[in-house]
Amino acid sequence: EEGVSLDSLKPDSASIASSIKYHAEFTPAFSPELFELPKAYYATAESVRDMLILNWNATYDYYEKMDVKQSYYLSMEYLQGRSLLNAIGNLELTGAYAEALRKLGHNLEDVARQEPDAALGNGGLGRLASCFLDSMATLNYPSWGYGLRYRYGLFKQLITKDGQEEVAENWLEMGNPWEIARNDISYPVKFYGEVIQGPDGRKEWVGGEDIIAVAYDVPIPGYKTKTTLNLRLWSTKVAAEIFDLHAFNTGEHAKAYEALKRAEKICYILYPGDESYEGKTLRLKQQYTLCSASLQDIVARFEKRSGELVEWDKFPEKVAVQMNDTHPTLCIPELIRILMDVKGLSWKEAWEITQRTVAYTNHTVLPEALEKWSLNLLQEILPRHVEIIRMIDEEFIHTIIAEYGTENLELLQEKMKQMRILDNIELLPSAVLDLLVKSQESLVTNPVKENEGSKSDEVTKTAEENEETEVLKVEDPDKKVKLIFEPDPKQPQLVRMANLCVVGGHAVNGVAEIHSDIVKKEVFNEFYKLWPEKFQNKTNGVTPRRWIRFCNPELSKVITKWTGSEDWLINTEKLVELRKFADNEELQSEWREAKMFNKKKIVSFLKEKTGYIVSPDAMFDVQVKRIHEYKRQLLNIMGIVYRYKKMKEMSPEERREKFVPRVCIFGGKAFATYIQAKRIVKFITDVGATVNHDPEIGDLLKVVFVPDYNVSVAEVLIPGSELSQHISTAGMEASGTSNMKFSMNGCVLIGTLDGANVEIRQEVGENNFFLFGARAHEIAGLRRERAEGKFMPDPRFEEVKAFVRTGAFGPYNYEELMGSLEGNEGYGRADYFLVGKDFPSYIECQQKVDEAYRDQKNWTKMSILNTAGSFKFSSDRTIHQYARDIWMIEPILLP
Ligand code: DL6
Repeated sequence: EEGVSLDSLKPDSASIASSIKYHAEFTPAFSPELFELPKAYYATAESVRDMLILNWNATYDYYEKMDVKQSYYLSMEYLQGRSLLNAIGNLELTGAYAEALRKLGHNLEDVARQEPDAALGNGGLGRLASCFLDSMATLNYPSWGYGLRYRYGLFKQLITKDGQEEVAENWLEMGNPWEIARNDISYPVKFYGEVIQGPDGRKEWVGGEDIIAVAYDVPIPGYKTKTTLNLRLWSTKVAAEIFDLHAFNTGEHAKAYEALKRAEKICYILYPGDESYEGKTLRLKQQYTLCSASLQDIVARFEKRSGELVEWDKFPEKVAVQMNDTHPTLCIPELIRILMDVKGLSWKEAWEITQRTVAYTNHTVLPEALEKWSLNLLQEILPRHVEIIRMIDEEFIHTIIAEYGTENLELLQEKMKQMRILDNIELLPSAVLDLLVKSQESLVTNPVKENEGSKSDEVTKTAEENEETEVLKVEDPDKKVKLIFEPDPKQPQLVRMANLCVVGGHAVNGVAEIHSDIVKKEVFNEFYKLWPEKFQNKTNGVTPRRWIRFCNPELSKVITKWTGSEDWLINTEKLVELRKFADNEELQSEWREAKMFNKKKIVSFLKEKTGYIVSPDAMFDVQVKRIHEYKRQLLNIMGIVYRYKKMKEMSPEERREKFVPRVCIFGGKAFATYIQAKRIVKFITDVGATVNHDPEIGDLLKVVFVPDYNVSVAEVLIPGSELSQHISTAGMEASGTSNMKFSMNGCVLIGTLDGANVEIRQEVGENNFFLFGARAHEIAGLRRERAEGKFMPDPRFEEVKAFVRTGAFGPYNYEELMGSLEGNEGYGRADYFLVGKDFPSYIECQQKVDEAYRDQKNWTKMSILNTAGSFKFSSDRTIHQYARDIWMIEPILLP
């Protein structure tokens, strides 16, 4: 209604309290008599959900009515974390909820802490997806996310005397108040079976195993807007009739449930171990379930919105699909399958529509992380998709030939080897025939040879006669030049999913400038030369709502005061205003006070989680991220060991003079089968156990590994950090996103010129970033030198390794870890991640950090300038760029 402000429509604390009471009584998940914290949380969440559903419905209806173009983000991972404070913060109801809960005898913060993290992700890739959803909603972009509803997430990490242990994370145990089960929205998903020619000429995929994907919707509220988007997560089951009642009644209980269990296990955990055949099968089924159910849903919505007349060529004008890394690559053949086999479109139409619809984001340059599926496995589980992928491969071969011609066969062979989707797989016979026709046709323009005969007949005959159908070119009809692709039986036959994404999508983007350059110049250079216009950069970002405002209210108050309003929350450019006041003493003192408040929170948190007691007066130095050799937690801990050893060699006065007291905090999960990463975790905890109990060292150095790092832990650690480490081997971290969160919260970074560090340093200023280490362009040469035995290790590095080998940190044998830094016999690639090479510049840089920290005035200035310079790293900026350059969608404001 005109004249009615949105604020006046908001519920007050009294109506919120009665809604909470209502849910405590009528949405029972707990026994009736008590209203204790867990119940208070669930009832509160249910009351928020009511509001979200109203907004969700309004948003959905409006998009239906307006028939807007929507983008769909497909991701195997989402790291949503907790929702309560974020939802009421976005609805601007935090105060009202706090008051309502107070009336009911509870404190909002305590209630919020009851919520388990929705940890449906592994690391940055999943959290990025969640930040994107927040920005899409806040900016009113018509977008949805699609993912899987894993029952147990990745795993819960325990830290024991043996290092990391994994146990199932039962996050759904008490139910999930943030989801709406849509029992009426489900799609069949097929595996195995065979492909037959249907009566109408279409291909039919029949037989096999059928499961059902059911939709669970998670409403995603935007900040200060009614727009509430959807994260649709699929859960898997089978139709009731598949339950084998007969087997059950004859006592074969396990057999009766077999099909159900097979279906359900698809959504048990994220990234099941994939070393076994069963593990690989499960991962492939997961990926296909996500793609198939989501695409069927998107197509159904498009048809519904089209009404009577479905114009399929308009599909890309209404739908944009973004593949978050290669996991959802099967979107490409699946959309083609639906369009051809179900909707009856031609190959040409389906292929063109698909290409115009999908786009691909690359998140890694690590070759082992660029997925390749075995052809045999794909063939077994998805036979129709293999046919389609072969057609795409064939289509693409023509593109390669058009580009490089057939004059230089060696060159052509090389290009095909690099770029084909199918690796070590013969060409389709039809591709060969077609090529022969083409090359024969091209001969027409050349002097016609006498015995050329009828071209098409000749060609057919040649192909039929020739056992080896891999003839690629007839230079001279008498002299056949042949066999470019004779599969090597000793090598695996693989489908390169990243190549399929690049060929099948209309846009490919990296996630930071340096990464996008590497994508263009190295990883996909051949494709870049072919289609430079496809390649883009979209530097990652994070949502300033969750990552400043809600996790750091103390600092937020200071920022709002000094920038004049809360506008910075949706327009982060306003943070730049802080630069003007970076030297202002009043701001500096408020800034330091906020930091100290957050440090004290960390102190209590560490005590609760690890038992270690640390001093808030020490510098808080944090490295939290997945444990991976390229991220080099090993470099950090080796640096700490060096520091410890030096301290031990000094008198108490000397060590106080030379070193600033530090609390070094680590957190992160090592993938369950990644043995070397787990050794690193064990090493860190062992160093902590020794150093933290060394009476000579006291508060001068503490080393703490925080167990089970997740979004909620990050929300405690990031606001109170003073130094954070982003120290990957240059060229290996695609972007990093925690670097952005730390910088936003006034934490100074120490890092290499890698990923988004490069851009952060540009924005915050060189003087406010501690830079060290080899540059990306030097890495290949350094590795070569290393392999040739030309590397001369720094004596300080040798000293640290020798110290570790004395058993200073307990009886565990660190030989594999130390050996890997030397490339000894049996330890594989010699220090592939160049820890030894970067060690001297790293410890020297850490010394500079100590010196800088002593000057608290200047340090505070650096901290302020970090927050001010972080404006670029809002996911709002990133999402605007995706919307404008890739998805071609516009914001839609609800009336
Ligand atoms: O783009 C989000 C995030 C980046 O910030 C990280 O640098 C990158 O490692 C991560 N990539 C992945 C993909 N797989 N691997 N490895 O998680 O994406």
